[in-house]
Amino acid sequence: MSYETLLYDVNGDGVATITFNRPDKYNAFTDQMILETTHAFKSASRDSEVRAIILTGSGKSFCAGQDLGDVEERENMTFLEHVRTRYNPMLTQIRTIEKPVIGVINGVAAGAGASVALATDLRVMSTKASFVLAAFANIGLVPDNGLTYTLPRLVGMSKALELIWLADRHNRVTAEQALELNMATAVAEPEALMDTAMELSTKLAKMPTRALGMTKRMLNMSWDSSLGEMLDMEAQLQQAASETEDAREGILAFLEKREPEFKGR
Ligand code: LHQ
Repeated sequence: MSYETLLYDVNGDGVATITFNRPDKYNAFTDQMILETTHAFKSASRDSEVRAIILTGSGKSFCAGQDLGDVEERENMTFLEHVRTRYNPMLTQIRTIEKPVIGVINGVAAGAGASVALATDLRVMSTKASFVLAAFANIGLVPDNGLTYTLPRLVGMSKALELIWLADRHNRVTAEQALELNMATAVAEPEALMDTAMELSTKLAKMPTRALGMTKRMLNMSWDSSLGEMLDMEAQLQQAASETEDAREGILAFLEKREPEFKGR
């Protein structure tokens, strides 16, 4: 797959890597980059060879949010239209794709870049990386790209407000703080970042992909559902999972006292 603002690669272990690739602009989002990211996630969703997805950035930054030069030039689209028609489909695609999405936070993630990082399922963060959540307030805007949904769920309501209101661009959330605050799954030195992330992603790619995907669907719903609704959904998806080839293999491998070989089917 070839894009102008992204790199897209699928390796032999079924791990797709999507890399924001506008390093001179700190990988800030233009319309094209948003549309290409949505497209890349759709392709990864449809490709049965892909069983885990890494999202990262090239150069010093993960993503600096909206390209502010691009906003200045846009005259024919309101912010409402822009967020609804560009960002929201991308964010929905990342949150609902039924495959593990691993954010590899290689450098600073600011504004919508931080929102997108925190919308990934698991995050491996460089010791040199940071989150700038106050990027929105710094320029008189409000958080978008799902940050008002994900951040309080990760860190709690009061901490979310503190981070969005008070942590200015010089007072960033460091990797160490992010780990403590549940915003990062693991932290690695820059030289070891990709290897650490690839090891985790390869492990996930060898797991029963459909069961992992259905689990993500349920956890996405759990915040806004009752216990009764979740129990019913668990029953339905347990039935669906039991009908996969991977469940048959998993149970057989247990009985035969060997490691299962899951195929993602
Ligand atoms: C950039 C950007 C950038 C362009 C760095 N754009 N060039 C908003 C509006 C509309 C619709 C929907 O949604 C949104 C959501 C949002 O995302 S609002 C928030 C937008 N993002 C920001 O306000 C972040 C602005 N950037 C920064 O605060 C800093 O650059 C950070 C903290 C990211 C990095 O700081 P430093 O490490 O000190 O790097 P720097 O400031 O020197 O930036 C490096 C280069 O990247 C520089 O270019 P230059 O040609 O001077 O080397 C920046 O101009 C460029 N850059 N962010 N968002």
